[in-house]
Amino acid sequence: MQAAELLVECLEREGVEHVFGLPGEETEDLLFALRDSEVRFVPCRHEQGAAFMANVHGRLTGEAGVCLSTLGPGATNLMTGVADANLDKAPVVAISAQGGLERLHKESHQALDIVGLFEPITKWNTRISEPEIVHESVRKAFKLAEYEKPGATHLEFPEDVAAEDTSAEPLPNRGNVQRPDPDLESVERVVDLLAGANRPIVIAGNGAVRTHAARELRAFVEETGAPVACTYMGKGALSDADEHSLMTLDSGHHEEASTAIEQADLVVTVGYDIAEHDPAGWNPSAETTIVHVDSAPAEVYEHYNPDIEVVADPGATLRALTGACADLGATYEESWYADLREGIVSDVAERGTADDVFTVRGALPYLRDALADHDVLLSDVGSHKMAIAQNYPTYEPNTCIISNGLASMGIAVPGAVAADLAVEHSVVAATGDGGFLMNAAELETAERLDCGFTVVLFVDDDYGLISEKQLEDRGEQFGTEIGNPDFEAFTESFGAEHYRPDSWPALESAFDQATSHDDLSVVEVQLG
Ligand SMILES: Cc1ncc(C[n+]2csc(CCOP(=O)(O)OP(=O)(O)O)c2C)c(N)n1
Repeated sequence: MQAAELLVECLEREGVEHVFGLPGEETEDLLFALRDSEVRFVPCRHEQGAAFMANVHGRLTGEAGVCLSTLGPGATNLMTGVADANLDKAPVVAISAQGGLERLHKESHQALDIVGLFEPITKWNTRISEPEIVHESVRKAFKLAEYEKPGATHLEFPEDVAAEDTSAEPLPNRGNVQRPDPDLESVERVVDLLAGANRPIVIAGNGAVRTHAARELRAFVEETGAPVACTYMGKGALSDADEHSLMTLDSGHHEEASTAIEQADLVVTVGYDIAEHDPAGWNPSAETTIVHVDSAPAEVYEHYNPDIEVVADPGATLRALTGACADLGATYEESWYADLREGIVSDVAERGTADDVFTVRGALPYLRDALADHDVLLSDVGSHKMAIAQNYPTYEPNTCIISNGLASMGIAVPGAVAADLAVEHSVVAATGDGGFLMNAAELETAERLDCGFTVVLFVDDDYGLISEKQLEDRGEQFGTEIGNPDFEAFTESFGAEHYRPDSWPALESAFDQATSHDDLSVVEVQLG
């Protein structure tokens, strides 16, 4: 069989259902091999969109999402979405074509050092330089992308190699790489710290959701009474309806979650990446006692130098800690943070009513009401993301998807395409006007695939987060104002439904209507 056919058989063996990408002349053999396979090729409108789709697929399912580009400009277009996956720890396998091996030693049409370009933005990355290594390369790309901590891998597939014959066969994915259990000595040391603490607090990060440690986290707080604040990407690790939840790290009108961390005498982090949230924010003195529970050792950083690191499966560590705390009777008063939680809960519940001047914060309670606990909200990046992270109560893991590692604008709409394909629940993409128009062309992909998600589009004719910072720093703004198309005509030209509510009751009914049917829709919210 052809090497291209073998590569596609390997994808089938990995259980891949969709390859998101754009064609090129150099992917021709691969594309026709995909046509004749069980894998569905999804033509996208920009390689960045394809990479964001693979990224969100990986985050939601734990199985690597796959994106495909041609050589040169196709490969460079993939890079933002691939880098985003890598820093957000989402499993992605990116495949790009390359010119034939005979022309790569010299300047030639569209040829770039793609492996060199992907080197700093992937966990692993190689050229498939001969047909006999296709099966090992693909298996390794998936294994490394999916294994803790997950990330992006990349395969460069030169067109002449793709066309050659091979006798190799796909390697089965035996899925037998287990995360280790914690060592007893570390657990005992943590238990000693917990036994001596009066006000321990848990910070749950991306890894708590990703490694499926939510059940164990819930059991731990139930047993001990310790409160939990999630990072933006850890949202849903503990339900925000739980009385132990302090929502997200900087939730609360008076930053109550941060106050709780200041008042705590021990911080236990679970699956926390400093790329996501700089610990200097909650540990400015660098004197907080920290326990690091994660699948990998902590990065070395002055403001994050844990007293104990338990490097193992986070769920298994929490199980061991819960058992030991139960034996010791190590429980804590909930009274020390009950008022702080109360402050956060009442702040978050405040819905917009005044003068029909729309704000993102005021809209969120209506959006929350329109969605069920398991429905998925994806946020783009901007001022609206901060509001969503801090004020959108989340009840289940993986139901509020935020990019906070690379934090790239433009992820929400393509991400919603992948989410719509991956989950049975309703999907909403919330985005600013800046991020929306970066990848709005994927609305055509969505319509073609018959996706039924809702875009909530917050319009302020501005790169809002940036002007907010400029105004705060220097009282004036520059370089942030933008214009917009007629979003009604724009949306309808894709065949999607458009809503532009002009009052809070109309906004409530637009959210209800748009999220309750199966058609693609855009709810345009003109901010005051
Ligand atoms: C690809 C990319 N370019 C630039 C930035 C820097 N940036 C962060 S937020 C932001 C503004 C976002 O504007 P918009 O999408 O309208 O959302 P808003 O802040 O108004 O809610 C910019 C430019 C980024 N994070 N990602």
